[in-house]
Amino acid sequence: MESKKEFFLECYKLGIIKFGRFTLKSGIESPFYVDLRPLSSDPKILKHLANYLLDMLPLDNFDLICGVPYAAMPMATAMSLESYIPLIIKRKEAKTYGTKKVIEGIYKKGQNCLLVEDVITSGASLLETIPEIENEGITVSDVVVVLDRQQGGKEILEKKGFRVHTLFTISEVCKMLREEEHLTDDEVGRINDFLAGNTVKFNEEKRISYEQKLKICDHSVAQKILETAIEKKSNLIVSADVTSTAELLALAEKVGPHIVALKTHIDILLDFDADETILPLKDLATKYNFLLMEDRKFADIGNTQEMQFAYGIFKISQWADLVTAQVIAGYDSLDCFRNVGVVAILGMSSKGTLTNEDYRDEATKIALSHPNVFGGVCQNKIPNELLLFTPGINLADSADGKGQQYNTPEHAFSQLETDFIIVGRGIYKADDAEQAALSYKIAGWQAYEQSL
Ligand code: 5BU
Repeated sequence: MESKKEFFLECYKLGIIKFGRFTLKSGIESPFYVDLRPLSSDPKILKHLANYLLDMLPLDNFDLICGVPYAAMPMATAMSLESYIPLIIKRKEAKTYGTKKVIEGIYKKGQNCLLVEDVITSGASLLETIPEIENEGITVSDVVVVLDRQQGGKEILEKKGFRVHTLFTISEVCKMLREEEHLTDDEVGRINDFLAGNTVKFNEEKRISYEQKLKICDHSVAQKILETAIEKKSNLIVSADVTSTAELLALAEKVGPHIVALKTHIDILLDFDADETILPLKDLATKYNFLLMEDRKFADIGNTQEMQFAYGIFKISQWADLVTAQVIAGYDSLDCFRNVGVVAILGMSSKGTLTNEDYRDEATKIALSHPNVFGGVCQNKIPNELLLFTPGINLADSADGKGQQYNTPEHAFSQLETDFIIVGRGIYKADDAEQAALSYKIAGWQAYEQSL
């Protein structure tokens, strides 16, 4: 291959960089304009480009390759052909068709994907794309970029832990063009002045703390669970999906010191008895200072829910501090949950769930406006005014073979800014449930602190 400089000058001939005065999408006036799409129309250059990019990379690390749409897609394709690393395709338009797949192609969860981008400026489009890929269970650790406009994007991504490999920087390009007298000293000076004044600083918005949430979430149950979290340094909820009272109480005794709430599916108990089950459970809740969360997922009209909540053998209204409810029956259906806090189901963790973006948006509007609702269960970020509860957490597994999909506590806090993690089998199926609860508690708290 020719030298990198010779290669760049070949590329330059295709008109990929123009100098003058250009108004960018952001409204800022820039002394140069970059568009690398012409590179894909020259097969020889595209092939060379693919090899230059591949040469910079630890190729053994990657199971997949994906280009950020659209400009980088042919580049990623060329790299795939040259390296035999399989290509996957990221859809750009997936957002408008909620249920459509975001990623096309053949891939498995847990595979590591190299992301290819043509130009990096502030890093914003990569930061949007990466979570969409990671949501499919694919890991992204490295990004390869053809041209770095040196406006802070590379540093922002690196601070977030991604490795960013860039073939050219704009300063390097200007130097080569100056040497070949395509640019004057004056022009280079103007470009440098522009770059000095237009770097996006690393000023990421941080999640808000439990203390700050106490000030904006005024429901009494929100206050109680936040105070408990701060006091116990825990954001862990154990899902006690066991089928006998003895197992339930034994589990509560073991995990009680480490949790903010114990989540029940009270209707799976084979031997439920108000006196034998609920009274000792309430005593343990008082002894260890945790709340009782009944994961009933009410999903009916108000009148029926009212009866399901207060009557029958479980009489949930008499002992639960918080309950989960679907919002599918509309705003008024939630009026009956007067003496508890409601956590609305906004999005589910299972494969193929129908809770797409449109559903979540509408459900979130109801949750935000209803005074009985103080939180939501979701696998996506939700507004700060609601507390976020995230199930589907497991340090060891990525799925259960029955549709459940798992993430780590770290993912839930860094990507979703969750408030509480819900762990079931990761704890009650462990050989030592107490030790497992302690490990999840520590992992959850560390992940929370790191996200601050
Ligand atoms: P697991 O054993 O950690 O997979 O249990 C998860 C619990 O959370 C279980 O009780 C589910 O009913 C509950 N859950 C969930 O897994 N995913 C969801 O989207 C919702 C609830 Br909503």
